[in-house]
Amino acid sequence: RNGMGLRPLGTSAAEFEQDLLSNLYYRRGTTVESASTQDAYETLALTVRDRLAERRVRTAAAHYAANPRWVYYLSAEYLLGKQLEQNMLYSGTDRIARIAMKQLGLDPDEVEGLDVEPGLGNGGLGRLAACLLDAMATLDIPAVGYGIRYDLGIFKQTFKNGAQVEKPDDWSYQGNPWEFPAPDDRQTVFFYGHTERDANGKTCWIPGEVVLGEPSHMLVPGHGTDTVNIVRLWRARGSESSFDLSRFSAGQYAEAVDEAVHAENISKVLYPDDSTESGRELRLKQQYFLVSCSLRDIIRRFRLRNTDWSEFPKKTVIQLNDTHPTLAIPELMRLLVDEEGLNWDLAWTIVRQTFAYTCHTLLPEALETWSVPMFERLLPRHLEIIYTINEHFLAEVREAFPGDVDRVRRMSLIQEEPDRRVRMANLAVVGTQAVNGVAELHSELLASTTLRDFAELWPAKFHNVTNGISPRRFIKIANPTLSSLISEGLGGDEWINDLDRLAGLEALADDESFRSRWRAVKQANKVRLGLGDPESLTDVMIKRFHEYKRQQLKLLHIITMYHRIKANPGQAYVPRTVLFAGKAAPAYHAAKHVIRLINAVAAVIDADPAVSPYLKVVFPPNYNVTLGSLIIPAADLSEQISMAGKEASGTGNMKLALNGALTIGTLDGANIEIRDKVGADNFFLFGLDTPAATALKNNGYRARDHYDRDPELRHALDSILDGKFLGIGREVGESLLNWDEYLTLADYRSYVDAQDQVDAAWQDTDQWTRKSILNTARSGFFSADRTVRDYAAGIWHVNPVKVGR
Ligand code: 26Q
Repeated sequence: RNGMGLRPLGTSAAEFEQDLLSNLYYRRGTTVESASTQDAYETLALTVRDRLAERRVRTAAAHYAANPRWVYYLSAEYLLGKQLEQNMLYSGTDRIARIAMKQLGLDPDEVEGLDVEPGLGNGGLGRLAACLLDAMATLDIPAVGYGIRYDLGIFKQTFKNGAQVEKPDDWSYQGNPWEFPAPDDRQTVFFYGHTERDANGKTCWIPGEVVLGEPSHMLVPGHGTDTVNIVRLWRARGSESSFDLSRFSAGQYAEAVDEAVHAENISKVLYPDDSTESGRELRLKQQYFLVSCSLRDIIRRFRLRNTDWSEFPKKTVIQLNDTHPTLAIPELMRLLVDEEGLNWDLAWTIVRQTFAYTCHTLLPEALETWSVPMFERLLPRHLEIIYTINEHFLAEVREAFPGDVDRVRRMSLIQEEPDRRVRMANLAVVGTQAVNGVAELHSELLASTTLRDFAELWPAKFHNVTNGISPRRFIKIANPTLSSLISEGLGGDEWINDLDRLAGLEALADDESFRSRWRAVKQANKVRLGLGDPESLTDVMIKRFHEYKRQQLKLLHIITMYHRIKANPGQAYVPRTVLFAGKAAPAYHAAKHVIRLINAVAAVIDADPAVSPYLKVVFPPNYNVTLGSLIIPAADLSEQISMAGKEASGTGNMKLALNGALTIGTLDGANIEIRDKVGADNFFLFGLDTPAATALKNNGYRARDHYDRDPELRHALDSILDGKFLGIGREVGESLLNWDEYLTLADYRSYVDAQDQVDAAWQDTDQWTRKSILNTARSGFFSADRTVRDYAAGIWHVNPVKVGR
């Protein structure tokens, strides 16, 4: 019996089989003979989950006893990936579960195939949140992630005649066995209304709408440790008062529930990242809903062990994942001043000490702002609080920079021209003790450009924490065959929790037999992926579609290869499979045109027998964590070709290098650090760097000059403009020729030349394999464990709490 007085769950396949049978019977109400695959899947999930439950209970007890400083990670997005395989690995049941299923006559692959990915995020930012939670649990840091339980996740991408068509992602219509509902912890959230001052001059908010937040959580187990943290997700519910009983009694049933349905829309759907989408009231409501529920929960937890508000910052650090949860700053002020009766100055000291802010962009147009009239209607008290924060803050700016009215205008939390808007990034910088960028270059550019005024006022507030990825998810689980080879090469699997140990592979890069086994693994991963000839160079560009990421540049290179093969059909070419994957925001027309053109070029090449032996373009739809985990282990070449100074970090670049792909890339985001680590010889560099790109833009860039000067480029662009690809792509061609916001044509020649070097390098198989091994061997730095250690030491000042037996 364990500490809870329970019989411990068995660790043998036979015991697991018994528990499967028992769960099938008592929790699904069926038997093996009549179970559907869905019954089998749910039962398997519950049986695995049970084996983490005891660790979760012990974790909660250890955390309660320690009363530690907690990390609360607030994020509007989480891309957790499928849960089953990960939870089997982390509970040590992967082997016995499969044996037990086979014993019961179940097909493990079929059953495991029903696990669904919760797509509660857009891309890099959401996946980063999931990787950081994984690393925090693995490092025994007491942490809770807070987010929104969207009914519909990121849309499902399909293609119709090569064009992106979006379908809703009703990810939990079969239920979600990984989720623990916690209705006792539900919270009440208010919107609209007005503010009033009582006789003592105290302000209060008289809200106009009431919504309930219902939490549920999923387990976040650590790897190789007993810690099991949680991620708590809020779902909106109509409150009792939103059901209009008078209408119901009058027989107006639909009208009676209108308000409740309206309330539940708050957590209905994830917004797809979209610059044109900003300003939507429902999005602001989502953000406040997340913040209000989470802060009340954080305070509830604080009060379990503490009474004194001045202790709050000692016990709490709240990390804001971009500006999306920044309303937490005025909300905590409101709770402390209006509801708890603290004076303003004390409350402000507490608030500033509690929060930290991570910025994920450099694009000024991507900084969130909200129109003042809309903000005032939805959150009247918060606007007053922001005004007061602003008054105090601008007084500080005036004192530091007397007479500099322009600086005051730029730094104000309120934009005045052309319309009045609340600047969320400014609020996030003012209300926190630390601000960080997500790669070295990004953090430098934040301090020298986007947030320069603030860095001049508070230089010590600005930090860098280079992003990282979970080695569990992105090599151990995604690439089991390479992981086995690595463990064999290193004589153990300690590297999974200590990724710097991969350095031990360096010696093996010169070992002929190790290299040939390394190649065989890559080959097998291409076969598993099942797209394109496994002998060919697998060239992958997997990421959201955005003009700054420059999928168009890759496309120009493909068209150039196509023209070269057409012009000289007799020659030998390095066969390539070019693999694109990624979604475009539904309203981002320019990006959707690029997708449509890629599919057209793919079709034209496929239909041309002179070219198709050497070149194949594939574009599997609906890129997500699951598809990424299949593609990444099969990649030879990683395309990281954004315009320098635009990609904050990138994390796909790290996942690909870790899995032995060589990078072709610009000096942007974390590419710079990847190149530093893996060595310039093992990285194909091209293109303008940030200073050169900035200078070119400032000195009147003319894309057409490059078109006029470079015949291969002209040929590629002309073929698009002339409609050679099923008549598709004129918009793409014209935008490149006439404007080219992201200097695609300026980097074309350097890119195509670098691709020629890739071809040459590929032909020396042994050298290529050596470079591939060195990429893996030198990627240890990009572990999310290192990222979390950096946050813990530089920003959070938290310590691990070991979970005892
Ligand atoms: C904004 C307004 C309305 C609706 C949605 C949004 C929205 C949603 C998601 C805005 C931005 C995002 C996501 C941004 C993102 O993923 N950024 C990426 O973050 C990664 C992790 O730090 C970096 O590696 C990437 O460089 C960065 O682009």
